[in-house]
Amino acid sequence: MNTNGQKALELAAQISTTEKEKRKVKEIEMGLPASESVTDENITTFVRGEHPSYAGLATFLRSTYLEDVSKVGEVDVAFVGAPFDAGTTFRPGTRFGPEAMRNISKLYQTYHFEAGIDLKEHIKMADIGDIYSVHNLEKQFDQLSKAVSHIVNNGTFPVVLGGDHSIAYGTIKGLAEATEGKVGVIQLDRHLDMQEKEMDERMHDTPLFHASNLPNVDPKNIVHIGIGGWQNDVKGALAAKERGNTVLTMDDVDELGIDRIAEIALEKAWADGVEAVYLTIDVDCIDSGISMGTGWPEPGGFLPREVLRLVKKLAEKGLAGLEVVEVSPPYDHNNQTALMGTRIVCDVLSSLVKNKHLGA
Ligand SMILES: [Mn+2]
Repeated sequence: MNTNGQKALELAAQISTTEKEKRKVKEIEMGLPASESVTDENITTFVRGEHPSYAGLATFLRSTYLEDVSKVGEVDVAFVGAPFDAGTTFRPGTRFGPEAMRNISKLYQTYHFEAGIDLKEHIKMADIGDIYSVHNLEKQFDQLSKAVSHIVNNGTFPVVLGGDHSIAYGTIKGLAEATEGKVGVIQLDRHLDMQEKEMDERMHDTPLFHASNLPNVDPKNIVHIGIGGWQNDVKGALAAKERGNTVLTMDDVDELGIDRIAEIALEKAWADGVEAVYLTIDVDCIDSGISMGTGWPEPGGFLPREVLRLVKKLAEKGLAGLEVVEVSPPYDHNNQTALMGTRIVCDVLSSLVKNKHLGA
């Protein structure tokens, strides 16, 4: 039978192990061969690789820690934390989001069964640590845009681990400044985040409003997916209407299906000569029955496998950057939301590699 499962088994047979073997040699060198009574040659005295999963230091996906950010251009993908939650308007805690995603990412290796690829065989990934958060929204936007511009200007794909959603203004600004042409944005969220201000500041329900004021971000290239429920603001909705953003609700998702939603989003985000598309994912887009560890949980969002199929499709055309925001560990019982955030990052990377947008 020609099932996807069968295909995945065929692909597994073709996966290269070159990088893995090279790494193993280095790990044994650095971690010392194991004591004499241990017979498995892959085991070392000090943990230096991916095993055991619960041990070792938690960089994202056990990637190398790159301490010197002037060398960020040497890798294809940089994971960077934005431990910032001063833009939160209700349940705080997302400053611990990057740490939680790094920790739970220990559950994963870099082989993706269905895609039949091992990320580490195709791309160089590094965790470059965190952006220094300053407890002031406006200064933080500057920190974020400087950091993201630095990564993008070095030709590296940024994966930003939030942080509350206010960071999106800074990250999108950083990408926009590092991009000559137009930038499109696809946002997965239960909320539009299109208010101008909240509590007199540019809080986490405002980033897309301000991003759409950037000179090379046309609101017509901004697509919001998964919107709905009882937490949106009328002024934000009117701003989205006035500016011509594309809004797709969960009812649209139900009626049109994930594949069609992805097609529409890509068509709009890439329209009129857009050069780069950024994907900003608020984990509250996932149904709160599954993923309560976030600032403003709202029932009726995506099921995990819907959101995973959607991000895979959205990445097929290539992306210029990705962020996952609003993982709030104090509310995240059993790390469910952090795990979803981690999984989303992995699936986006897998799709980018599979479709030769990274590591080609
Ligand atoms: Mn949001």
